[in-house]
Amino acid sequence: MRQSSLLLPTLREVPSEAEIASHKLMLRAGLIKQLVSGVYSYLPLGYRVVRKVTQIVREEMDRSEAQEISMPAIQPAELWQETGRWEAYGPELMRLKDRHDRSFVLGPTHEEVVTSIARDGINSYKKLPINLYQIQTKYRDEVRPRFGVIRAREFIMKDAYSFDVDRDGLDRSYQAMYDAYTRIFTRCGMDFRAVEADAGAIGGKGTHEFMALSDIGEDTIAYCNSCNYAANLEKADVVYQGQASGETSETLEKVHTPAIKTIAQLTEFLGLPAEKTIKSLLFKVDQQYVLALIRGDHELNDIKLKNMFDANVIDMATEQEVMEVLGSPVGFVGPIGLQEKPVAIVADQAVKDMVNAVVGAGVADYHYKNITPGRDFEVSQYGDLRNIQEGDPCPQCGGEIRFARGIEVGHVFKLGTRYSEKMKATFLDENGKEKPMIMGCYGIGISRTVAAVVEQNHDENGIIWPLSIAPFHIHLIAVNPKNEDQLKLAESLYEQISQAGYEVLYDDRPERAGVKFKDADLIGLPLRITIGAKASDGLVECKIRKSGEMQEIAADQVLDYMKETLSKL
Ligand code: 9G3
Repeated sequence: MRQSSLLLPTLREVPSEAEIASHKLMLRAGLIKQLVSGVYSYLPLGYRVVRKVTQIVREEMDRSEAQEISMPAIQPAELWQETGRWEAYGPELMRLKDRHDRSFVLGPTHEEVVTSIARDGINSYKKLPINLYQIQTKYRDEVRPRFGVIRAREFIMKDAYSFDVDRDGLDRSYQAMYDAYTRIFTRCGMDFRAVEADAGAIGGKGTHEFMALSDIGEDTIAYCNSCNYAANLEKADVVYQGQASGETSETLEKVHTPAIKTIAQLTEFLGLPAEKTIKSLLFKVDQQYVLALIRGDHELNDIKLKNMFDANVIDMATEQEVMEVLGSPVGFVGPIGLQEKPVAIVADQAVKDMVNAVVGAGVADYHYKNITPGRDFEVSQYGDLRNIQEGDPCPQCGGEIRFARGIEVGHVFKLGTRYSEKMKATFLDENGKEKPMIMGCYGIGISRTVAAVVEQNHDENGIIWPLSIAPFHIHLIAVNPKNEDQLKLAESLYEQISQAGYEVLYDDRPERAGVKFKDADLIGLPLRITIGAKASDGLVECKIRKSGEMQEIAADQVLDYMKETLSKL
C-alpha cells in the first residue's frame, strides 16, 4: 500500500478526554475516529488490526468446531420479555420503535436470540452438543463511556453459545472455549491471566474472566505468588483464620466521641488499632435492609454480600435511610438495640473472634467500647464478606496473595438452564424425555483486545505492534523520493517484498525525513526499511521497532534478512 494514498490522519495533539496511552495513540496514529461519545469509526489502519484479531478468533473458534452464524442487532422486545430482561435492564439497554410503533432492543448480547434459534432448530440429543458463534457489533448505552474503545457504547464482540445435554457436556464445552481463548490471546501477543470471576446476574456456577494485565485496568486481580490461583477481587475467597483473641470480655462502656465519625478518627481518638473497631454498614439488598458488620481494617465486598442473599440488586443505604431505618446518624451506626428494627444483622467471619471491640452507639457523638459479639448483640449470619488483601493467605495453597490490575478482554460463563428453561429450549433425550438444554456463553471484546494490546505494547514514540496483528509487516521509507537512485531502489524493493507475500506500507510521500520517521514510530509496524543516501551504494537501513536495533543491509540481502528477523519477532 502506498502511504500517499492511504487515509491515515495522524494527529500531533489529542483531545483532553483521552486519558490512557491506548486511547491517545489510537487517535494519534489514525486508527480510530470518534463520531460521538463512546462511538467510533475504525479507519483503514485500525480496521486492518481488527480484521487480524477477528481472523485469529475465527481460526481458533473453527478449530474448536464452533459454527459461525450472524444474528441480528435488532431484536424484538417480546424475546426479552420471555426472559424477563426487558424489565430487568435499565437505560443501558438501547431500545427503539419501528415504523409500526413496535418495540425492539439494539442487541447488547444475544442469549435470547440464539436460544430461540436453538429452540426452533434442535429437538434431539443427537444434535447436541453444538456451539454457535458470531462476530458482531454490540450496543450498550454506557453511562460514562471512557478509555476510547475499551468502554464504548458500540463495540465488536465475538459471542459464542454452547448447548449440551447435561452438566458434563457443558464442562467439556466450557473447557474447549477456555483453551481456545488461551490460544487466541497468546497468538495476539497479549500478557493475560484467566481469573475466577463472579457469575453476577447471569447466575450459574463457574465463570472465568480473561484479563489483559495493565495498570489502567478497571478490575483488580488477586493472584498467588506461589501457585496458579488468580481471581477477580469481587470473587477471591478469604481463608478464615479463626483464632480466639484470648482476651477476657470487659464491661460495656458508652464513650462520648464528639463528631468522631470515621475509623481513622476513632482509632486516633481512642488510641486503638483499626482491627479493634467494627464498621456497621447499612445496605438495601433487593427489598430488605441488611446491616453488615466488618472489622475496621477490612473492606466490605458488596458482591459477596449480594451473593449471601442470592439477591439481584444491592445498594448502599442513603444517609436518610440510615436515620429512618436505624434511628442513627451515619458514622455512629452500631448493632446494639436493633432487635425491634426491620434489619438483618450479618457479619464477616473475622468479627466472630473479636472481643472488647468499638462500635457506633446508635446515637450521635457516642460509641461503645468493650463490645463482644454474641454477648452484646446477635449476628444472624457470619460469612466471607470482605475483600481479600495483599498478604492474605492464598485460598488454594496458603501462599501470599498479590494484586494486579487488568482489562477484561474475555469472559466465559456456565449458564446452565437459565435461558433454556425460560424460553423452553428443550430436547428429547435417548429415552424420549423432554429436557432443557444446558448452556454456556463465551465473549471476547475484539475492539477491546486491540486497545489492550496497544496498552501493553507502546513506548513514548508510539505503538509497537506484535507481528501477528500488526496492520502491515513492513514500513518501507524512501527518504527522498525525488532522488533517482532512492526512488528506483525503493520501487523495486516495494515490488519484491510485496511479491514475497509480505504486507508493506510504502511511505512515498513528499515529506521531510523527520516527519516520516516520527510517523513510522507512531504507527509502530514491526520492521522499518529505510532507503536513504546510501541507496547509490545499494545499502538500506533496517530498524526493528520493538528493540530499536538498526542494521545496514545490502539491498539484495533484504528478503533473507526479513525472513530471518520477522520469524524471531
Ligand atoms: C444487557 C445490557 C448489558 C449487558 C447485558 C445485557 C453484560 C448482559 C452479560 C453478558 C454475558 C455474556 C454473551 C457473550 C459473553 C458475555 N452487559 N451482560 O447480559 F441488556 Cl444493556 O453479556 N453474553
